Amino acid sequence: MRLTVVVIAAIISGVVTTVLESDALAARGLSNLKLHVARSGYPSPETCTWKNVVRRREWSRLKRSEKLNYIEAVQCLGKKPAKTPAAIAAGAKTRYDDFVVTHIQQSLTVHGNGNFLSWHRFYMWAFEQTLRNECGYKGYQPYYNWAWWAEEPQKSPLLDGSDTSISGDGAYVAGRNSACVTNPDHCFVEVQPGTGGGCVKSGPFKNWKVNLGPIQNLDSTAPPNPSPDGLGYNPRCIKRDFSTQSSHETRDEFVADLIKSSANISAFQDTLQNPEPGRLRIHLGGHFTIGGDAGTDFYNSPSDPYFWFHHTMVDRIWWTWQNQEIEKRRYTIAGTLTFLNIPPSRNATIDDIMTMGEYIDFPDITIANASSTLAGPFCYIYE
Ligand SMILES: *[C@@H]1O[C@H](CO)[C@@H](O)[C@H](O)[C@H]1NC(C)=O
Ligand SMILES: *[C@@H]1O[C@H](CO)[C@@H](O)[C@H](O)[C@H]1NC(C)=O
Ligand SMILES: *[C@@H]1O[C@H](CO)[C@@H](O)[C@H](O)[C@H]1NC(C)=O
Ligand SMILES: [Cu+2]
Repeated sequence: MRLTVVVIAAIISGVVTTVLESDALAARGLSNLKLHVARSGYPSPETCTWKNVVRRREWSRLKRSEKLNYIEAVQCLGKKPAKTPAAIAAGAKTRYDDFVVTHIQQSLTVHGNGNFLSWHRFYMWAFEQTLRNECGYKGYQPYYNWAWWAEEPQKSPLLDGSDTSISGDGAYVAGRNSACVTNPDHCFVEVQPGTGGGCVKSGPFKNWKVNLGPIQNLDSTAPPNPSPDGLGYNPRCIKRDFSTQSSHETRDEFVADLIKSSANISAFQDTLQNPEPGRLRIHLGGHFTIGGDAGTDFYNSPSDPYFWFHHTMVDRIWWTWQNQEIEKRRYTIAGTLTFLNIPPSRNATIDDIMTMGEYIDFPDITIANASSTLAGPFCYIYE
């Protein structure tokens, strides 16, 4: 019965879709969440109930006017002046760059550690709120459902290069070499050159300027940053290099398996993030789907607006995983304070404080505050 309804809805909207297993898990998670609230009450009844909760949607589900509103808001952030002082980051020219600077500065303490998922949940929300508060965006941060487009990312409405996309592939550059992930000493995966390599060719971000980095990415032709910390001014285009080798890592079977097979948070976050011989796995697969200088830079990746769609999908998958067993999974974390525990540091705790830094300007929160999308400063669910 339910399946019939979905199929009919798909036909009416003019898109032929099948219900993927990872989406069925997300839907089951949402019903678990509703049941949980009905039984145990809201996590934060003063701030978030079903009356004011908002929905984050896949980009292809937005109306044309909603997409244009989002694109204009990002471009507005790209025109407003930075709040980060030039003495801290000479390359921070725009309000958008304030976000990139924060990611660069905190990269080694917000990845491969105990707050990777919660810090990025906070970061997506801060970006969404800034689009709304400072640039007239009326909606909420959309996501890019990798599993839907894993075979042909260039055909996704987000990346098809049209005026309602965030621009598409880069211009094709012939004669490039493959790149090693994680690095030439640990060449788990040889990422082959994709179908682009140069500047994005069309769409709203054709003239966008990436101002910071590069620091560490797969594109060896990116001009070096004048400052060793990558925070100097280095204006250039968005380069992309679409890679189906990478997008295949985000197929539904892998996403569904991550959600179903991860019995605890360490398994979940390690399987999500860590490459292994022959496999980039989902987090890197999603980043390298678009490739390029900004897109594959560990530090500078938010320079490409694709970042927000990718990491909102990461958040959706964490939300889905949490919602399979809410009581057990809400507050569970694993990992230390540092990237792969280098240098060694203590275990993270849910009372640890996370910050957006001085210039993005939101109050700090704890990891516990980010344990539910209905608590802390948050009040959203995923469709
Ligand atoms: C976490 O779950 C994995 C299987 O998904 C298991 O191999 C591992 O031992 C578990 N770790 C802890 C700390 O329970
Ligand atoms: C840190 O966490 C690990 C894995 O959960 C655990 O085995 C270890 O005992 C913890 N260390 C301390 C000092 O609590
Ligand atoms: C975060 O959690 C603390 C302690 O539980 C609470 O006092 C505070 O109000 C929470 N902050 C937000 C923004 O919800
Ligand atoms: Cu990140």
